[in-house]
Amino acid sequence: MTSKDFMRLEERYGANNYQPLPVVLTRGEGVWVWDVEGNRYLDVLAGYSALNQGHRHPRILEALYEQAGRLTLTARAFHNDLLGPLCQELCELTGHEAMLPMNTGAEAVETAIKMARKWGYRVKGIPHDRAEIVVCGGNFHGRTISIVGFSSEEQYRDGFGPFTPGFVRIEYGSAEALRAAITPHTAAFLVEPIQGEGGIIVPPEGFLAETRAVCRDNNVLFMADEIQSGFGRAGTMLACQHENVHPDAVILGKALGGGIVPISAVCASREVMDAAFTPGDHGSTFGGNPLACAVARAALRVLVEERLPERSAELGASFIQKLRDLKSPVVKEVRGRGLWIGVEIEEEAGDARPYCEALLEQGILAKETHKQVLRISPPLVITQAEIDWALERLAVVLAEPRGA
Ligand code: PXG
Repeated sequence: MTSKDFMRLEERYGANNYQPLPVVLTRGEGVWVWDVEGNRYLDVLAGYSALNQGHRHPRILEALYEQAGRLTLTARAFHNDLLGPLCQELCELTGHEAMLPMNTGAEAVETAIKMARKWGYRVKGIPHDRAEIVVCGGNFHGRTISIVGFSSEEQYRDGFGPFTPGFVRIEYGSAEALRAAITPHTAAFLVEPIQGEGGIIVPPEGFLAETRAVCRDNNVLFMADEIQSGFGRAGTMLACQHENVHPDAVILGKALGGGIVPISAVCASREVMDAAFTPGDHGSTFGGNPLACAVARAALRVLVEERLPERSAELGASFIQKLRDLKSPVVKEVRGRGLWIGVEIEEEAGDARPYCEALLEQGILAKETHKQVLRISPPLVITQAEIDWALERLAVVLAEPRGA
């Protein structure tokens, strides 16, 4: 079967909720993927940062195979010998005291929301069913009804109401706006340290530290969604570390699964976690399964031992500079942190999509976010030589307007 055959099958039998680039992948290794015709591409999307360790990292695969040969699923009705060690390692890595495992990012965000509400009632003394959570404009926290309900993106909400009440939206980047939005009923502030899907929006310096302080002053939980920003993507293990901020809760996903399995988690203090959850309050069939835990433990070891956050910081800074040095006439701005780069295309030079299509022809897989932003977020195991290879092709694609 050819690429066209596979695409036709998807079109015929699949739901129409994505608009993928016309490439059908069949194999991956490190930063490279191959299509069914045998063409090779550099993957600079990296599964929206789920592939920070690269495709099929040998040490993570080894953990997968080893665990698959022993035990894959128990459900939480019983203990398994992987969950405890993973809880410990993730708590030590994040500086928290307790961890709750889920599967997808959206589930972990929902978990954090439930945690904040219950903490609000039990500990802060918010009146029954009146808890408020402050979120930011331009946010992306997933696709459940509650989460899309507080999105500022009309398409994500359209046709899916009625929505969950109890969310208040403020301008991203303004600590003053947070201060003004807080009421005695505010349980938490939920924030991405850098907005990914929103367009690689880096907030003004000091925003995280100031909002952290505002939360502390008002007995409000500061909850960082590090699902995309975490695990080295932004040049530090967690993006909040850039401003030395320790959140009350950190929400993790994507690269925790080493590009192999879905696993997500919420980490918090023992006090907050225990105030919210007692047996029966929350759970998930697959959450904390031994196969995912084994993969996650290996995924964390690779991040630390291969110094992927440090690599991200070093390689990312020069990548951003070299992209700026291209002085492309179609580029409005190059921004980002670590190996997490947004290239905003001038509106007069067309949408970002035709640039992604041109990159595909050059052997680079990238995906736009919103209309104007070309996103470059390769696996953190990428080498300088591979970045230089990509830069040569980016220079060609960004040399002139496309499809305007
Ligand atoms: N929070 C953040 C910050 C995310 O980036 C989620 C939560 C939800 O995770 P799940 O596993 O439920 O998909 C995400 C997901 C993009 C893009 O265009 C980002 C995501 C998914 C799809 C596209 O940047 N991130």
